[in-house]
Amino acid sequence: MNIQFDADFVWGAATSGPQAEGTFHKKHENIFDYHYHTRPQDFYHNVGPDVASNFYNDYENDLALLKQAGVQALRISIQWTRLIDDLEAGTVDPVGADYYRRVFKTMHQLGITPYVNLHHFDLPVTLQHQYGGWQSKHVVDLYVKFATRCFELYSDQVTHWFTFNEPKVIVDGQYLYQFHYPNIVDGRMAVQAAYNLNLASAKAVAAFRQINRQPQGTIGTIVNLTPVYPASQAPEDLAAARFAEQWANDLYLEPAIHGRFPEELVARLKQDGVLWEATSDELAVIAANRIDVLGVNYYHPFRVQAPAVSPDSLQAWLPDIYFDNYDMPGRKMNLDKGWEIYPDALYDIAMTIKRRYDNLPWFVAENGIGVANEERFLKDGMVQDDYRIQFMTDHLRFLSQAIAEGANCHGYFVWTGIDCWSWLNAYKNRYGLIRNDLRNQTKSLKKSGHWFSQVAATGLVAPTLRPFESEEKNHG
Ligand code: BGP
Repeated sequence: MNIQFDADFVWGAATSGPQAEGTFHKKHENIFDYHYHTRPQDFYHNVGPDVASNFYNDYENDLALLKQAGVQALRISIQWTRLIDDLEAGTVDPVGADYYRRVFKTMHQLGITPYVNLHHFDLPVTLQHQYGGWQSKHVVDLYVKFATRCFELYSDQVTHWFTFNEPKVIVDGQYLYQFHYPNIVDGRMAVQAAYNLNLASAKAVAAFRQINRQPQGTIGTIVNLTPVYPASQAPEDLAAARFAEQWANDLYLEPAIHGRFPEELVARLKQDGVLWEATSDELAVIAANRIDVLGVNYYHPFRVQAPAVSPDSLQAWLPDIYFDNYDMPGRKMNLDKGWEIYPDALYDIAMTIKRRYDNLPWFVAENGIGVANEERFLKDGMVQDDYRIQFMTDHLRFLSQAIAEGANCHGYFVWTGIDCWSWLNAYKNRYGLIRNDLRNQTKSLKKSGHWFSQVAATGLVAPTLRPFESEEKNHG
């Protein structure tokens, strides 16, 4: 059965500064630049962020290719470490400022709408070293200075603003599961970082509303939602799932959308003696500055079961004392990344936003599949990524069903447009609609890029592709 989306549904792609631009002419190192320069062996094949997909130098060509792939809106991020000269004063580096202005101008010339995110895991490393990074309220205020500069500089170019990408992943990576520098394992610090990131987002929203007087400008945040499914309906599994849902999802959705923290979670953290430090003034800022729009990154569900070990055991506090991960037998996996594939969850996300989060306007800000060694699928010079087309089709089917039932979702942004650098995994898994041949940074549409352009042009997601010719053949 065909799936039809409305004509005003936005078909986009998402990327980020640190994963696309390369470090050319950057003023400061972020935590990943620093990690790479001190321990390159931690990165897949020792490949770091220095060149990434060379967007800094190649943005005109890249944007033209994205246009060919049907991308109507592109999510990018402004790098704090590129735009800001003096991190304390928040002064602007003219070279960085000019670069982003040129990128926005080219996007407008091509008819690609910029969706601009202000933080994509790329904390300046000196703020980590000097102040403890997201542990520090001073760092929160320095981030707000940077955000303010962005609004001042580009509100004539940008109307879709986002404060953060995936605050939960920052907390997980830096303070729990050791995949973002400084790779600490400390539950109490994780709790404080989660609070400070929510505070930083609300303060940036406040700054935006002071500066941006354009009626059409909106501001939101982007969260990775991992809907929680219990292993069974046994009370212990349900209790584990309840905590996991509050910890993984509500901790970010509640403050952003309702201006408050989930009560039950707060009570639990307080009882456990790990609740964040907060002032009543800060809580008032969070209450008063809610987002206009939500970006949702969805990749995989979060299946949990009751913890094998009682949370009352003598152990350091971590959120995981309340749940164990559950590997559901027979689940479908993307084995290259280790993530379950479960498109049904997109429907569940939509219904949760509808029922519990005021049916706030939202869009899929990232969804996609990263596959290793895609060269094996090269035929006639094109990656035949039917698995990616299938992945997107399956997710779009559940999304379309949710929209038919009243979900307020207005766009689908694939991760990603052009194969880009993926943190510790570097270039292991490729996500793009467009292949990047790393030997020479040559970029060309994959089969999914052609498919996406058809979908974007018609709003029609067909189970099979209409025949199309490769670029070479078209021109031949
Ligand atoms: C999201 C990030 C993206 C991107 C994506 C794919 O969490 O927002 O930056 O990287 O995941 O994951 P990965 O690159 O780890 O394979």
